Amino acid sequence: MNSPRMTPLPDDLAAAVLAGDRTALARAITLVESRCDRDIAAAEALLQTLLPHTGKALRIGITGAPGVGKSTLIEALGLRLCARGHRVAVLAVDPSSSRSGGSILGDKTRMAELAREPNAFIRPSPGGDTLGGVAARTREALLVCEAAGFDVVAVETIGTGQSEVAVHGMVDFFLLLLSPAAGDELQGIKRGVMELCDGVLVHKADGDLAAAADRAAQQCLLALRVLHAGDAHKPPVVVGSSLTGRGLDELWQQIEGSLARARSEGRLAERRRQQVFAWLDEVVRDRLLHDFLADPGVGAAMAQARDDVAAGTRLPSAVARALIARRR
Ligand SMILES: Nc1nc2c(ncn2[C@@H]2O[C@H](COP(=O)(O)OP(=O)(O)OP(=O)(O)O)[C@@H](O)[C@H]2O)c(=O)[nH]1
Ligand SMILES: [Mg+2]
Repeated sequence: MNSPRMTPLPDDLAAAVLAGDRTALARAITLVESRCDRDIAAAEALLQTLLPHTGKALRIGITGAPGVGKSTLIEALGLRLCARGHRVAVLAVDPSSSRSGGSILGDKTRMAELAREPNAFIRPSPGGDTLGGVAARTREALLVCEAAGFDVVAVETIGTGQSEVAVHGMVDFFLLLLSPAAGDELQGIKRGVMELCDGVLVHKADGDLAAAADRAAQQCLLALRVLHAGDAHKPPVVVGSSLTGRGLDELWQQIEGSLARARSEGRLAERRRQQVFAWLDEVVRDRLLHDFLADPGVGAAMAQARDDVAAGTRLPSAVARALIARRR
């Protein structure tokens, strides 16, 4: 595996990705996820070559409390979309994987049927260090999937505020899943995620839970009406089940319809523009911080600075200014 001939140059790898070679796709994502110094330049060259071939997919983010059925929905919807000729890639932002040392292996097994589908590609989440880093790699993985011809990319988030904001910052449509007990749940759901979402699916609307799901959807509609009072675009609320398939066609119609309107009104292009601006800002901040902390002189000065602020003798803002100034 490690022989030079087995590691294609970025140009060869890019050509193989563009030709739809799945092994190349997996390798390309591994390369862009790598934080190994010698890989960074190669990853950048690869992405640069792929960039003109990106941007054509519908980018969908899926969030919701643990166990609400995000992975099951992605599989059910993904299978339907593949049956209609779409090519679906699935990524996940999962900062907890750095702690467990694991991945979304659990999700991968739960999406076993979709994983066997030739027109689908499921990527376990990177075992990352910081959420910022993981999110950056997910953005890059998303671009590689687009270059490989996937026209729908689904990104599953874990239900923490941070990962929700990160995924919202890379998708065209951000879907919130609620459980049928959402009446109670709505109280606990952070106002922030309700504001961020472009649509809601009240999930698991099957069996005994069907009636509760309809009630929850009504409550959710009311809540969204208040939150989006005066907005021209109110997020749609759909009731559905990944087990029975109820509502899944309607959900997809709502997503497609909403994206088509956003595209024709120029809102989609503007959203993506703002997203790349935010991405640029994030990379600039990360690089500056990385270089700063990597400076050998900074370590000792930082230890002293910590002591000073802990002792309450100096202000953090003044200490920070002095730390930064000494490098110039
Ligand atoms: N009744 C019912 N159960 C469902 C439905 N969708 C998923 N489930 C069940 O809910 C449980 C959790 O599903 P997952 O898809 O793993 O949920 P998740 O949101 O991806 O979970 P995490 O990734 O761990 O946050 C599983 O036992 C599923 O079988 C549904 O539509 N109806
Ligand atoms: Mg899941």
